[in-house]
Amino acid sequence: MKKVITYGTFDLLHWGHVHLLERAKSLGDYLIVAISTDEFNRIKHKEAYHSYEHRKYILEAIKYVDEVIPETNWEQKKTDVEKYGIDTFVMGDDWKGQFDFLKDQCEVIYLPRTEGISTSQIKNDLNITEDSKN
Ligand code: C2G
Repeated sequence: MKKVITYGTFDLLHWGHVHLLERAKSLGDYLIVAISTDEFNRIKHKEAYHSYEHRKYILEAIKYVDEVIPETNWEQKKTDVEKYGIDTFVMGDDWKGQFDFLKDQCEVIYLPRTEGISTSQIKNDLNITEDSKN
């Protein structure tokens, strides 16, 4: 069984997120999504509208997602890849090159971001102020 993992906040889940998850799942048989906890989001200088529990609940309803785990720090990726027996690590290409250190453990793939949608655009369009892109 080919296992894939990806990381993110996935706040105000939108079609760009789903397109990423769909493509990530198509690279294997089992997709794990590590979603940032509210505490880790603060470290990322992000403030999610939905709580960790609600973002997890929503992601678990997505047919491409097989398992959701917490992302609590920047350092957990290497241990996650070993712990979960990951074959492929996937991120949107806004992160291109940032996780190449994982290449000695697994395949690292950066997928093109979906243009025309983002959580910050949704917040701006709805006049929800925020101090960080996401
Ligand atoms: N994404 C995308 N297209 C968009 C918006 C997001 O492909 N229009 C992708 C991002 O590239 C990322 C994933 O969807 O791979 C989740 O996006 P965010 O929730 O914004 O993730 P981020 O805050 O960048 O967290 O350790 C990694 C970090 O946790 C990544």
